[in-house]
Amino acid sequence: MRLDYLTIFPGFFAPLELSLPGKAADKGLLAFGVHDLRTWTHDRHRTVDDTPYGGGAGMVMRPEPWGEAFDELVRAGSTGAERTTIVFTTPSGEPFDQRLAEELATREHLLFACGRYEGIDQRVIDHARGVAEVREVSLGDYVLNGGEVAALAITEAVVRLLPGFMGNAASLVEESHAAGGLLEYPVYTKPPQWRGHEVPAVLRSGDHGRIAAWRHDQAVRRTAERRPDLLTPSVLDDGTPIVRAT
Ligand code: 6GU
Repeated sequence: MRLDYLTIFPGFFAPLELSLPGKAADKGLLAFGVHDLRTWTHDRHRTVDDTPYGGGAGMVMRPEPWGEAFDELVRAGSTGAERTTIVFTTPSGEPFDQRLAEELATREHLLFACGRYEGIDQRVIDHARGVAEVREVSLGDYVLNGGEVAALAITEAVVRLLPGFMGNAASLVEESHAAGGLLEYPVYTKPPQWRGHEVPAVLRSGDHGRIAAWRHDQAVRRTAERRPDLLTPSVLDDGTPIVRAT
């Protein structure tokens, strides 16, 4: 997989070198490039934004530098597999989740386009749809100043799914938000007593059936408490949507 980042804050991506994607790059699973959007400006002040048509607060990112950057960075491969997926990080995108991480992990080339939160001229997104697959992705219902931290979070979720990256494939299957749809059960290690807190006896019983049942029960309780939405079916078994009155 190749990962490119287009940003006016390239410094945000320094952690890529040290952490998880850095290790994946060392293993040859991954290559990445960080690009300053201002590289594709031509005026003395390297301008990337301007006032919004129609008025309103804040600035909007001008289209020209994005267009020229895409001309250089998008791979216009003829086969689907080598085609670029441009990920625009924006609070008005589709919510990022494990399912989307798994989908992005199948792509050959991700190009993250990190805008400031006031937004990028809509024509950039419209144009991008003509030259690449486009996903507009949000981390959740809160506002960040720019899409850089979101791009890093998405990167970490995607890269750890690449075949050959994780040491232990089983931990990928068991963890929260994977197939089961429950949050993870609590985990314990040595020592058996610590500051008056004990490891639950069942985990030291050696009874694997009881341990599995206890863990499942804990996962259900935790999910009911913290994420009841995950336990509430939204479709019937035959796929019919359940619509609730609000
Ligand atoms: Cl992807 N970008 C920005 N600017 N804010 C966000 C976000 C993304 N996701 C949640 N808030």
